[in-house]
Amino acid sequence: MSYDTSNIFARILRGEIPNDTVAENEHALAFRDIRPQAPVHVLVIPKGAYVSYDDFAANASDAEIVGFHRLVAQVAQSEGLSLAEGSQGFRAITNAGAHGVQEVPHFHLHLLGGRPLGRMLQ
Ligand code: DGP
Repeated sequence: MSYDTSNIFARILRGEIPNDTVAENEHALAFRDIRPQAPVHVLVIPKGAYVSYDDFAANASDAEIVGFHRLVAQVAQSEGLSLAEGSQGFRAITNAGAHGVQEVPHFHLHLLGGRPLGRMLQ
Protein backbone atom coordinates (compact mmCIF):
# COMPACT_ATOMS: atom_id res chain seq x y z
CA MET A 1 0.00 0.00 0.00
CA SER A 2 1.47 3.36 -0.96
CA TYR A 3 1.39 6.30 1.42
CA ASP A 4 -1.55 8.69 0.99
CA THR A 5 -0.30 12.21 1.71
CA SER A 6 -3.87 13.44 2.29
CA ASN A 7 -4.45 11.25 5.36
CA ILE A 8 -5.48 13.11 8.51
CA PHE A 9 -2.22 12.56 10.42
CA ALA A 10 -0.16 13.79 7.47
CA ARG A 11 -2.32 16.91 7.57
CA ILE A 12 -1.72 17.27 11.32
CA LEU A 13 2.04 16.96 10.71
CA ARG A 14 1.84 19.70 8.06
CA GLY A 15 0.00 21.95 10.53
CA GLU A 16 -3.17 22.00 8.44
CA ILE A 17 -5.33 20.58 11.26
CA PRO A 18 -5.01 21.48 14.96
CA ASN A 19 -4.06 18.86 17.52
CA ASP A 20 -3.60 18.62 21.26
CA THR A 21 0.15 18.00 21.34
CA VAL A 22 1.55 16.21 24.37
CA ALA A 23 5.21 15.97 23.34
CA GLU A 24 7.42 16.03 20.30
CA ASN A 25 10.98 15.31 19.23
CA GLU A 26 12.89 15.38 15.94
CA HIS A 27 11.34 12.13 14.72
CA ALA A 28 7.90 11.80 16.31
CA LEU A 29 4.82 13.64 17.56
CA ALA A 30 2.47 12.67 20.41
CA PHE A 31 -1.05 14.11 20.66
CA ARG A 32 -4.35 13.24 22.32
CA ASP A 33 -6.79 11.00 20.47
CA ILE A 34 -9.93 12.84 19.39
CA ARG A 35 -12.11 9.90 20.59
CA PRO A 36 -10.41 8.89 23.86
CA GLN A 37 -11.09 5.34 25.03
CA ALA A 38 -9.43 5.82 28.43
CA PRO A 39 -8.48 8.71 30.75
CA VAL A 40 -5.12 8.76 28.97
CA HIS A 41 -5.29 8.09 25.22
CA VAL A 42 -2.33 9.48 23.33
CA LEU A 43 -1.32 8.72 19.75
CA VAL A 44 2.38 8.65 18.92
CA ILE A 45 3.26 8.99 15.24
CA PRO A 46 6.53 9.16 13.33
CA LYS A 47 7.12 12.35 11.37
CA GLY A 48 8.15 10.29 8.37
CA ALA A 49 5.65 8.88 5.87
CA TYR A 50 4.97 5.28 6.99
CA VAL A 51 1.65 3.57 6.39
CA SER A 52 1.74 0.97 9.13
CA TYR A 53 3.86 -0.65 11.80
CA ASP A 54 5.47 -3.14 9.43
CA ASP A 55 6.30 -0.33 6.98
CA PHE A 56 7.89 1.69 9.78
CA ALA A 57 9.80 -1.24 11.28
CA ALA A 58 11.16 -2.30 7.88
CA ASN A 59 11.96 1.08 6.36
CA ALA A 60 12.57 3.73 9.03
CA SER A 61 16.13 4.62 9.97
CA ASP A 62 17.58 3.52 13.29
CA ALA A 63 17.40 7.14 14.49
CA GLU A 64 13.70 7.36 13.59
CA ILE A 65 12.93 4.08 15.35
CA VAL A 66 14.79 5.06 18.49
CA GLY A 67 13.36 8.58 18.45
CA PHE A 68 9.82 7.22 18.11
CA HIS A 69 10.18 4.78 20.99
CA ARG A 70 11.91 7.29 23.24
CA LEU A 71 8.91 9.60 22.75
CA VAL A 72 6.55 6.75 23.72
CA ALA A 73 8.56 6.29 26.93
CA GLN A 74 8.62 10.04 27.60
CA VAL A 75 4.84 10.29 27.22
CA ALA A 76 4.25 7.22 29.40
CA GLN A 77 6.26 8.97 32.10
CA SER A 78 4.71 12.41 31.71
CA GLU A 79 1.17 10.95 31.67
CA GLY A 80 1.80 9.02 34.90
CA LEU A 81 1.77 5.59 33.25
CA SER A 82 5.35 4.55 33.90
CA LEU A 83 5.57 1.28 35.84
CA ALA A 84 8.95 2.40 37.17
CA GLU A 85 7.16 5.24 38.92
CA GLY A 86 4.44 3.05 40.41
CA SER A 87 1.60 3.28 37.90
CA GLN A 88 -0.91 0.45 37.54
CA GLY A 89 0.11 0.05 33.91
CA PHE A 90 -1.00 0.86 30.41
CA ARG A 91 -1.56 -0.61 26.93
CA ALA A 92 0.37 0.24 23.77
CA ILE A 93 -1.23 -1.00 20.57
CA THR A 94 -1.06 -0.38 16.85
CA ASN A 95 -3.73 -1.38 14.33
CA ALA A 96 -2.67 -2.33 10.80
CA GLY A 97 -4.77 -2.72 7.68
CA ALA A 98 -8.33 -3.91 7.27
CA HIS A 99 -8.18 -6.85 9.68
CA GLY A 100 -6.47 -4.65 12.26
CA VAL A 101 -9.19 -2.02 11.74
CA GLN A 102 -6.72 0.75 10.96
CA GLU A 103 -8.67 3.93 10.26
CA VAL A 104 -5.82 6.33 9.55
CA PRO A 105 -3.14 5.08 7.11
CA HIS A 106 -0.19 6.75 8.84
CA PHE A 107 1.52 4.49 11.40
CA HIS A 108 0.49 5.34 14.96
CA LEU A 109 0.74 3.78 18.36
CA HIS A 110 -2.12 4.15 20.84
CA LEU A 111 -0.96 4.66 24.43
CA LEU A 112 -3.89 4.00 26.77
CA GLY A 113 -4.10 4.10 30.54
CA GLY A 114 -5.67 5.51 33.64
CA ARG A 115 -8.20 2.70 34.13
CA PRO A 116 -8.23 -1.12 34.02
CA LEU A 117 -8.33 -1.92 30.30
CA GLY A 118 -9.64 -5.48 30.30
CA ARG A 119 -8.18 -8.57 28.69
CA MET A 120 -7.70 -8.41 24.91
CA LEU A 121 -6.35 -11.87 24.13
CA GLN A 122 -7.69 -15.10 25.63
P1 DGP B 1 -6.89 3.44 14.16
O1 DGP B 1 -8.12 2.60 14.06
O2 DGP B 1 -5.82 2.73 14.94
O3 DGP B 1 -6.41 3.92 12.80
O4 DGP B 1 -7.28 4.71 15.04
C1 DGP B 1 -7.26 6.02 14.57
C2 DGP B 1 -7.48 6.92 15.77
O5 DGP B 1 -7.27 8.25 15.35
C3 DGP B 1 -8.87 6.86 16.38
O6 DGP B 1 -8.75 6.45 17.75
C4 DGP B 1 -9.40 8.29 16.31
C5 DGP B 1 -8.17 9.10 16.02
N1 DGP B 1 -8.39 10.24 15.15
C6 DGP B 1 -8.99 10.25 13.93
N2 DGP B 1 -8.99 11.48 13.41
C7 DGP B 1 -8.36 12.27 14.32
C8 DGP B 1 -8.05 13.66 14.34
O7 DGP B 1 -8.34 14.43 13.43
N3 DGP B 1 -7.39 14.11 15.46
C9 DGP B 1 -7.04 13.30 16.50
N4 DGP B 1 -6.40 13.83 17.54
N5 DGP B 1 -7.33 11.97 16.50
C10 DGP B 1 -7.98 11.48 15.43
